[in-house]
Amino acid sequence: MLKSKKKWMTKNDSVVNSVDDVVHILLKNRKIQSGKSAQFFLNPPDPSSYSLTELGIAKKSVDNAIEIISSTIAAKGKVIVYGDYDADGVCATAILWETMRSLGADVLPFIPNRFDHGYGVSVEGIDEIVRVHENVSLIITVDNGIVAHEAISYARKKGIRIIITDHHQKALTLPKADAIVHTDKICGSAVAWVFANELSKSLASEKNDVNELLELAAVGTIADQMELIGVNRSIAKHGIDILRKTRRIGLLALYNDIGIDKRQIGTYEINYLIAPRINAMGRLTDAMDSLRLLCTKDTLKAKSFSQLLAKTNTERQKIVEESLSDARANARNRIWNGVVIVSSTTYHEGVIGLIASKLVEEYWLPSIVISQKEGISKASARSIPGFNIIETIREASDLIEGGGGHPMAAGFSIKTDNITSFIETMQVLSEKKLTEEIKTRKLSIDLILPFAVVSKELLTLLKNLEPTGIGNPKPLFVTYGVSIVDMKFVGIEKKHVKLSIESEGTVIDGIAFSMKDTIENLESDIVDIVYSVDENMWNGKSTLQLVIKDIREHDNKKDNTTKIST
Ligand SMILES: [Mn+2]
Repeated sequence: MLKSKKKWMTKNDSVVNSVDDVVHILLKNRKIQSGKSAQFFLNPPDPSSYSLTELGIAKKSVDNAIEIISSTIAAKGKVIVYGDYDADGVCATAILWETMRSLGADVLPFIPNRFDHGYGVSVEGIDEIVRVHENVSLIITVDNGIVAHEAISYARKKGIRIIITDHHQKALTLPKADAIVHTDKICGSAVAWVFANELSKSLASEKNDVNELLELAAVGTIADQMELIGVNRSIAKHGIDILRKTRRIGLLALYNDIGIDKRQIGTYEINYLIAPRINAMGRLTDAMDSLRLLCTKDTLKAKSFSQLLAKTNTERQKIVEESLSDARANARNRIWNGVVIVSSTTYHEGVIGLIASKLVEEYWLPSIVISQKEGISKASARSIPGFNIIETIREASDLIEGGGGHPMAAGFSIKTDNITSFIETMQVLSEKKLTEEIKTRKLSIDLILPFAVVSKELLTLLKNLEPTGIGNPKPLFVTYGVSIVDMKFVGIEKKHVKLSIESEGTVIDGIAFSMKDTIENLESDIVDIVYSVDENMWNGKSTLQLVIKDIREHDNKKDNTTKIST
């Protein structure tokens, strides 16, 4: 019998009879108990209704920053918005650059180039700004700067004033900036949006609506993997509404190239189609072109930037695929049981994080990928729940040069001479921490769903739970003992399976992506399935469709799942 690798865990095993029961349990599984919090969750308030205090931002610092900007604009001083090369950083740059311009500032954006300037606010970046522009009076950072002590002091010695806006973790001391707008509750582009909103309220002569800029904060929030609850749910939900009717011609060109129906835009489209294209430029060439796409007012330029992003993203995918097959071979030859660590001079520095994520997905073990260079190499790490990767890396801190991150992801530099000892040390440190329990891949299921309850009405109610993603997972259901009554292999490589599934007299269609082998190997037509309930749009017609996440032969004796407490 083919064994599925995932352990099925149900959060609730009570019997449901109606759509209302389903919604009630889904909210309960998301820790939403009262009617008031359910209302708040189902109808998240406009993000501008949150006060600075609620967001964890000091009002005094914001006032101070506004004062500096106001006097700089009055003195016609040159301002640079200093961004970052990932999707959050590019969106943050666009938000503040456009807002500053609308306020009459003499302002230009600067996004560092990974290969020339390194990450964040750096001495190299400041030198570049000073080299290109005369008389810069003020630099405003977005999505970075909070730990750039050296570069910020360096800029101030050159007579440049600095306002930091950031969401990254603070160190014990703060850089000596002129003002700091910081919180770690929202992403960098959302900090930029909140600040832009405050700026406009104070300085705009007529009503200057920053509301439309929320679409970019939504892209940053989702791309930067924020938990989609509380204010981040508000930003994502209202921002997605704006993305669906965007007036930004760069985004429209991008939608067109990708082939997305803009009414369907949600977290999936942002995570897997839009953000990777914006990110590709910073990984391989220069993120300024992604910024140009977002901000252009010229239709022809929008088209050509969109094509450039698509081409670079395809190139990025190719590089990842090539490195990945090498990394797989490398990982297969290993003789130890701990963290997967692969190192090679052929791994492109811009994609090592992506390769590490793919290794985690394949092996379900924490993975570190090193782009080996002469002297100092760059490394990127990704983890699985239950294993704190940054903590483990810090235990080997005498072997690395510095870096940062959190329990699930980290990045650092390492002397190439130290790589062998680092690998050995990490094996020893990780092997004992990686228990069987941690190494077991789990599938967290909301509830047992009878087919009789699957309906258009259910689909409508499930839509109210959107946007789903980190912190608010897409609802997953299990049904036991269903029959596969029909199936056909679809897609270019015929790897996907379209199914008709019957349970207690109700037949529903389903799709199982990349599951041809699994389904062909089933020894019985009576199966248990885990799935989400989705809408299939085809030729303008919407039908119900189950998206199958996992499938197993039905076992009469037990129900295949473990109940977890919530
Ligand atoms: Mn960020």
